[in-house]
Amino acid sequence: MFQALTEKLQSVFAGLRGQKSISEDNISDAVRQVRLALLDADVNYSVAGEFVRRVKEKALGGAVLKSVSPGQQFIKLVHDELTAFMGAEETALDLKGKISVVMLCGLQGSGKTTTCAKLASWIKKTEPNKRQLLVACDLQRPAAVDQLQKLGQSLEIPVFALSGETDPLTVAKKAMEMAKRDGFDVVIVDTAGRLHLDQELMLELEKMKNFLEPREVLFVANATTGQDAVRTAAEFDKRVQITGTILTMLDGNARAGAAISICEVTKKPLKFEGVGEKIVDLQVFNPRSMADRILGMGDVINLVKKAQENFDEKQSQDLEKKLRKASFTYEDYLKQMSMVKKMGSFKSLLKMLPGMDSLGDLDFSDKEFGKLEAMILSMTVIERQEAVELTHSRRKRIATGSGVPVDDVNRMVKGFKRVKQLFKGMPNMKAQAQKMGLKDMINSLPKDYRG
Ligand SMILES: Nc1nc2c(ncn2[C@@H]2O[C@H](COP(=O)(O)OP(=O)(O)OP(=O)(O)O)[C@@H](O)[C@H]2O)c(=O)[nH]1
Ligand SMILES: [Mg+2]
Repeated sequence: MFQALTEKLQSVFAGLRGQKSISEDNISDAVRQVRLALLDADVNYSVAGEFVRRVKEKALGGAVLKSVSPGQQFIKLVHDELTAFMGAEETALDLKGKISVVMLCGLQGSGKTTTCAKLASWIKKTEPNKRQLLVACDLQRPAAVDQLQKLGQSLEIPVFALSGETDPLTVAKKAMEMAKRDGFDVVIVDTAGRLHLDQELMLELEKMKNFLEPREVLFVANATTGQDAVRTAAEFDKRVQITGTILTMLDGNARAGAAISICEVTKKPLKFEGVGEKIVDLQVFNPRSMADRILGMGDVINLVKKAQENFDEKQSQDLEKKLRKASFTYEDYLKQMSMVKKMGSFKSLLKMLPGMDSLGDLDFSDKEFGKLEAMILSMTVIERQEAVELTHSRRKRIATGSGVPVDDVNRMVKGFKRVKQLFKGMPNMKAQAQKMGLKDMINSLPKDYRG
């Protein structure tokens, strides 16, 4: 969708790959490049500045997760901030009230008339009990009324129009009379396209707004026009106090500038997005999904999110201390495995990490983990602390207690010893432990638990 921006941001992220941590130095350069990429995508100048200021602040102030790389954390930060700038959450259409009027406005050819029909079709699907009326108030373009009528017909939604009338306010008044009389719930008003400097048309729009008292005044913005759309939105907002924006033409050569700046500049939510010419090509605007599409890196973002949600930093630090003292027990082993498991199935995690497929098709199933847990819990305290030798008879008892064959117990013991050995052999535990990311955890898994 926003290919040029996506590619530029991805190259910024790639530049952070291999960095050990986020520092003032490497972040400054990355942030500068993000800013340039945003400006190139026609993001408003001050919006781009504010954007990178916030990203930088969070990057330097945030908790450092060991389980994901600095590059990945930076991607997540940019993603979070993009989402926030586009409004954070989906915003519903306000259709409360006895008759809710939705008035669409915008520049010539931005997609108002088409969007009126798309919106009516969307409401028909989501709120089938609402009776809708489309109103043709674009009297500037001769074919405009006809265009809306045809669209209404195809949707089986009535269209109110007055042939020969030249004053859109009169049409609006008559339409509301009819809506009241015939018990319509939603009235969608199409208006004439205008250039923002056209005072006469602006005045007309103001009059209509004052009379209709719409629940929604939606600015229809052509996303291919980038910052122009943002400036116009601000202008319309000043005159008719818009309640939100609908971005159109996102299927074409859209520039990310409008999507990223318009909500921040107008402080009004993005409500829908038009992604094609057909009636069905309208969807609720979702800031998170738009950020995903801008970055084109949904997989990495999910990985960091999972790590943030599930990875217990405190527990990991405690384990690290124990490892350093080489007092790693079976109980710790179980804890470590459970942390690894909490991060999700290896298969899905691995797919998310660039270059990790080489580790093969790993899986750490619930069943395998269940077995491991049962075996360790069947051990006595002294066994778990490695205070006694795990003789064959002890192993047999553990196998019976946990309901697995002795072979499984043998494999588990081998796995534990491998992990313990791994840490023992490291000369500088602290440095090694710091490097200990997901990859090392996977490598430290006993082969049998890799599926
Ligand atoms: N590709 C694409 N085309 C769209 C989209 N929305 C509208 N269009 C097309 O853009 C053109 C203009 O759309 P209209 O709905 O007539 O725009 P308008 O704002 O009502 O135009 P005026 O009434 O002249 O001001 C039409 O050919 C639509 O089919 C969209 O999201 N994607
Ligand atoms: Mg139109």
